[in-house]
Amino acid sequence: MKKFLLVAVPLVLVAAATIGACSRRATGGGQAQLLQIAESRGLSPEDAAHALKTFVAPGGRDEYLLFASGGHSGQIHVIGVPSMRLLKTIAVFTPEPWQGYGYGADWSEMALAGEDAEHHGPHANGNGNGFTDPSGIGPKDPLRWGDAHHPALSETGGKYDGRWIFINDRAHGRIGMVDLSDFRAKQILQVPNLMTSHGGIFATPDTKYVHISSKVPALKAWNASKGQTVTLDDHLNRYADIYRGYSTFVAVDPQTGRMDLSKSFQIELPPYTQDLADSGKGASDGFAFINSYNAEMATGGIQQGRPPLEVGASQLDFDYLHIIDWKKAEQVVADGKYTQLNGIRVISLETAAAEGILHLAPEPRSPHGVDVAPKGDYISVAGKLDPHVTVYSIDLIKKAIAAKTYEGKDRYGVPILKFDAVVAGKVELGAGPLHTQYDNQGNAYTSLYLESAVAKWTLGEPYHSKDDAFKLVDKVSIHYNIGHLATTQGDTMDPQGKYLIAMNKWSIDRHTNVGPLHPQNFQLIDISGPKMELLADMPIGFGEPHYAQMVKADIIKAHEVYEPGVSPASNTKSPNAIASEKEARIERRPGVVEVWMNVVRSHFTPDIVTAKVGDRIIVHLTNTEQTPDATHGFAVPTKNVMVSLDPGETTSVEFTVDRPGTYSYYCTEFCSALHLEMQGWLIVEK
Ligand code: K7E
Ligand code: CUA
Repeated sequence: MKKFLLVAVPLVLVAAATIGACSRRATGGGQAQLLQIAESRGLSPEDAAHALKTFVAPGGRDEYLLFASGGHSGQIHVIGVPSMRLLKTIAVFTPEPWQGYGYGADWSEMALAGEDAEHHGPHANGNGNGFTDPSGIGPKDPLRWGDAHHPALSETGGKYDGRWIFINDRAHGRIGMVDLSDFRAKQILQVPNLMTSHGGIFATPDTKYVHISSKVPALKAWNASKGQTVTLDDHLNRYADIYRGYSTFVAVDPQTGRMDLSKSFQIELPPYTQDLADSGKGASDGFAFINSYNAEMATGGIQQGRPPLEVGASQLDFDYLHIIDWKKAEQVVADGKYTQLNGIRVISLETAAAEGILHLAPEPRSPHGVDVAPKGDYISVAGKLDPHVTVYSIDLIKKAIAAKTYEGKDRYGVPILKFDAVVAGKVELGAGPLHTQYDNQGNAYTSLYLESAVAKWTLGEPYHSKDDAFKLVDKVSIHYNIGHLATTQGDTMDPQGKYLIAMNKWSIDRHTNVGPLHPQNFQLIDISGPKMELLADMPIGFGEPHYAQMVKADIIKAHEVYEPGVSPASNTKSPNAIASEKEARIERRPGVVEVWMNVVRSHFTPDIVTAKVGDRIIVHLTNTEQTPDATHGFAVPTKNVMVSLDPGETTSVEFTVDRPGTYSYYCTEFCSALHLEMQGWLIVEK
């Protein structure tokens, strides 16, 4: 503790400054007490200052919300910043019983199965297990998991508008849409012609489209649509001819946020492995940028005597940045120069090259992240195997395209812009740069995976003079192996420059041992001053997050309760809503028992339902309460029926009873002092 005493004076200053500013009750005695608490907990003055910078008092609110993908948990996690407290987990690609998501053949099970839940009538779906897959690529059974990867908050004018969040499934070519009016996933769309996805997902500046591109190139849609099979020999020797990437612009309904394949289009790409992608904005509005690696088109085949993929894919000095003019693509589609393939309009690679929709620019070896600066003027590309970040300028790109400053064309006829003609600068940062985010002062922050650090560097003009441009200015160590990073609104046109979250893949020794599967580690970094300052760790024990976006909390405006009788599936009043228990009723017809059930504290009406073995039971549940937080549950034992009924909500479930017996349905939320009594009987006779 000697060290502590030596440095106690700064703590007094920190405590005095902080307390003095916000409380009249703080006295000299209060400061002494703070010192004593810090000392007794073994905290250094810096630790104590960090605690004060991140603490949110009981009942208080965080300034920002972090929406972090949950990786192969299939979820999105909502975390308050700076307190780093988990506020909610949103189920997207995996069932989640607390939220009743994916149980009971209701709208959520349909959404999860890729069905159109919005137009779901009570009898539309039979067992609710259908899976619509226009591509014909996807599985015939409903998927039970997804790899929630890159979230994209909707934007208006290049700024988050708080309406929806989209997220891609890395394992499959799917996108989930979460409605932020109630924080529930409403739609899961299988994008045709993709097997896996990575590029994006991002929203165009007004969320006209969300973009997703393939990860591993897929069998060319033309082949797949003809049901052709591919032999191992084809795969190894004809890879360049029969595999393709696809860049997809998925149209978003401006009122509902629903994705509509009929208004969407796809651009065929060479089978370089397309990686991260980002949307142009401001100066680069109308463009999209996608990285790639494996320009070598290596396939692996270790036992066939070929190099492993990671070796084969790292031979050349350059891969290709894909520059897509999507406004031109829209025009080409409007002119009818497309082929309808598996439910989507596809612009062929030949057309994309001929019409100037697709250009390539060399980028140093095996890049990973591509990130557009807030005004859209610079595009930063980080190469996993190159210690530099390469910064492209949209002005230079536009000039090079106009002047056809090519260094050649690739084997598919796609023009390759001259590297020197489009690059504005390079910055040496350190080992393993991956992803970049921005602040409001013309600075960029890049994650360094191999070095376990975040590097801060300067953009060029107009933010910094020529002499100060593209310079490394600060570095902070993180723990450990950072992947993505998120700064406050740092991928929008309104970056805030306050906080940075390092999303670390490994935590090694940072947390109490809870077994060999360690939590990941988020670290909160203050970026408001000239030096970055590490403030806090947050163990992530619920999945492997990939990317996150951090938005001012007051931009999100969710309802407290649903208006009476609203179905979450459609956000409109359900035709099966009832206003009170007087309207509760049971109707019977051969083979069907249909119930309109009222749910309030602390009973279900009806509380006794009888049925015959084999009957289809349809229950329309309305929580007729309007009190915030007065959520009830509806669970039927042995039937995988579990619904969360939030105040005002109407949801319909259906199931079949195939054995006689008494099934006591009950409320799963501790809603009142008499919650335990909130149960009913489903009596099934032979
Ligand atoms: Cu791991 Cu965004 Cu798939 Cu980079 S991604 S880390
Ligand atoms: Cu309703 Cu417990």
